Amino acid sequence: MEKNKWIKRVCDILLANDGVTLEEADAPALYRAVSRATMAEIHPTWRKCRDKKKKRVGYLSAEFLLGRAIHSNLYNLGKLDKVKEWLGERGVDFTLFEEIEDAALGNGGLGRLAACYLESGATVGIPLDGYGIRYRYGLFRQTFVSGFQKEEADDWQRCGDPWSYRRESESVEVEFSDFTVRAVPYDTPVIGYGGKTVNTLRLWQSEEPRGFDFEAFDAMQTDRIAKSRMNCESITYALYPNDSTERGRLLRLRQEYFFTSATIQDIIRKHKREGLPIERLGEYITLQLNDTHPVFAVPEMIRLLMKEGLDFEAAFVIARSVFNFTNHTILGEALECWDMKRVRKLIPKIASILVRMQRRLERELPDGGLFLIKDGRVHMANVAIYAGSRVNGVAALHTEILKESTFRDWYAHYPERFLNVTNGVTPRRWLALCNPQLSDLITRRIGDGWQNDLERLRELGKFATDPETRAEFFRIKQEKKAELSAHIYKKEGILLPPEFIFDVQAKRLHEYKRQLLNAFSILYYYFRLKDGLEPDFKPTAFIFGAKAAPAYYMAKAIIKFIKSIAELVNNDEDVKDKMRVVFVTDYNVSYAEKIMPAADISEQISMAGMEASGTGNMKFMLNGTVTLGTMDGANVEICEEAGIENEYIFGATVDEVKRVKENYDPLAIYNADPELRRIVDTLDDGTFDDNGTGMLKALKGSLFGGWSKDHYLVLHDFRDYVRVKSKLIGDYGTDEFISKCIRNTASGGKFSSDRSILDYARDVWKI
Ligand code: 26Q
Repeated sequence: MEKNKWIKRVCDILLANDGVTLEEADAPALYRAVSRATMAEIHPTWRKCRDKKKKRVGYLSAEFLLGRAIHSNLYNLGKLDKVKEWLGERGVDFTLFEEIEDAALGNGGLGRLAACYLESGATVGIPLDGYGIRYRYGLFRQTFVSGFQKEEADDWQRCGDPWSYRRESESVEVEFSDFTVRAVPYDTPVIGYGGKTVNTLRLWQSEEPRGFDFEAFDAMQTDRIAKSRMNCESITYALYPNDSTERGRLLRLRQEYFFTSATIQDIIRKHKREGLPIERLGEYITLQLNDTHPVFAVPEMIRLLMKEGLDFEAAFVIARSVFNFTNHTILGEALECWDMKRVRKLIPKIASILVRMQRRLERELPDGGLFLIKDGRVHMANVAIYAGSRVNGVAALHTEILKESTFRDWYAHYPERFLNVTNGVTPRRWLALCNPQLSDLITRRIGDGWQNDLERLRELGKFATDPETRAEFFRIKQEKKAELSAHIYKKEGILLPPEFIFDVQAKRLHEYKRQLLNAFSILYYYFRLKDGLEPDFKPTAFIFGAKAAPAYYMAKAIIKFIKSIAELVNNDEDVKDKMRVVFVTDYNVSYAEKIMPAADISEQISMAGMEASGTGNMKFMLNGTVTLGTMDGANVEICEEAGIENEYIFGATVDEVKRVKENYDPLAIYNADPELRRIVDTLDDGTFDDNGTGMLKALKGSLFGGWSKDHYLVLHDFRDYVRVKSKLIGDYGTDEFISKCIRNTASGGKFSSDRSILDYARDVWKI
């Protein structure tokens, strides 16, 4: 579309919706108008894609961590630069849109993966639709009060939600034993790179069913009216802020059944509308379950197929052909189980289907030792494995662990169901958009087209030792660091000199991810600098970004610890030329887009065997950052792709972890290492003040006492970690080091989510 027509459309929308001219409009109004103008433009493509009569994929997920849509959508339509220019001519600076909320309808990796997969599905031209929950409030916004994390509501719709349409007429009803709610769909277009495919993300919002209770109104029973409305709307009121576990909450159960029931009703209705026989449902749809959160879709589909007249067995067979399951965790406490009493009470029809499924399993494999329901609890992962075609882990190592231990018995009976699909990230958002400078360098070296054919990055490899490419790469990294530094100064009030090494750990806060190990290493360098033992230490900025689940005490203690270290270090004149520490506030997708391109070190230091895959590791890699990490999750494949000599690997491997754990004695390590002891003792020797909460002391306790006894081998891996970290810091800045960075970008092709999606399409969805 040419300039004048487009500007006129934006102006018309502004006038109609907000009663302002382009010159008068504020950021939210402009954002709504530009978004809606774009929506109008893609309408024909969207319709065409929706109406295609071929097999579709549904990606069922309780989370979609979308981030900002406006840049990505315009970029994929090939319009971003033009629109920036056109608005610029009218005095509107596009950076204005950075004030706009980014939709955080997810916690972390799993939710962001879903968002990358939608974008890739549309890019590679696969009819892939997302189904999820339209939370009124997304993931909490993080603030700090004297170093303690506090949570605030995330009102992501504050500037409106111009990227969705409410589809009132496609509402369905979802029945619970105590009341029925209405599920109203909101559709968001998912625009692929090149703009040829537009798929749909359909998010369900819970509302009170139609029909106002006039009788109650007449009787002035306003609290009854209000309460009923409350009950209905509370279901999709907020995202659960946990990235690992939250067992047994009633409202969570309602959420899960609510969105899966609505989704399956929707799919069956659409199938029937097309005039297709119900027996052939499996030929037209395949559904991917993003972890166990949407697994109630399975019994719900069986229930609805039986309502269509099929018997249980026929319904089961169809369901099994439709569903596939992705596991994202081996954390025992994160494998979802529901108390059958609760299920029976809330959704009795689903409970009886689950019981019938269990009986079928017993008949099929009388001595298999497999179960769906045990000790009165239903194990959702087992339901998904039993009543699905394919089960996958998210990195090669993770899938092996699933087969060998987590789902060992299931693997023994159904080996053909298991496969690996290594995660990926969209190179549009995580390289092209967030790092236009590096993208430009890449294009100047290898030409255009790598954006949707990422294996082509390999061609960059031959420039890894080219002096000019090295110089340019380094200059770009400096530029990104300067940009991040300015942003952090504005947001956090802490100045990170861009010449410092930027060492970054950005991910959810969890003990297994071992932010504590990183924190200990900072104190290690701090004390050694103070003692004059690190004369050659290169100045380093240690950057953290993380949210802790509000009820996760130890995670919050680790945040307080790191914030305290930052206070100590940043206010110490002795080390101010050598180190800085910052824990950024409210780390989210938009922050990540600034952080990843500016990092020199990517900290991926989980205890081996714990991180299913990791996806931040891939984003850093694409942006030319070396990994300082353990042999865990996708780090293993990163080493395979880039060559282990281009990464910095330390710590116990999965096998070593097993062996060490047989007779682990953290106290012996502590006692034998005075330097380490001094570091650990800061947790209770008065170095830091935790306002009398006892939090820091409890953190120390977790290393030696009680249940945990340094469950994640922080003390065991400490020495190897600082050895390799010191080597990395020593290497930084050399020609050989810059070559390693370039080789990381050049080797990142495998980690495009386009590749992941094509793997799913070929091996799982068969389309
Ligand atoms: C479960 C029950 C009740 C409430 C919340 C939850 C819940 C919510 C989110 C449980 C888990 C999650 C998120 C898990 C997650 O993000 N896992 C990560 O998935 C990534 C994508 O596959 C992997 O790369 C990471 O390794 C994995 O930790």
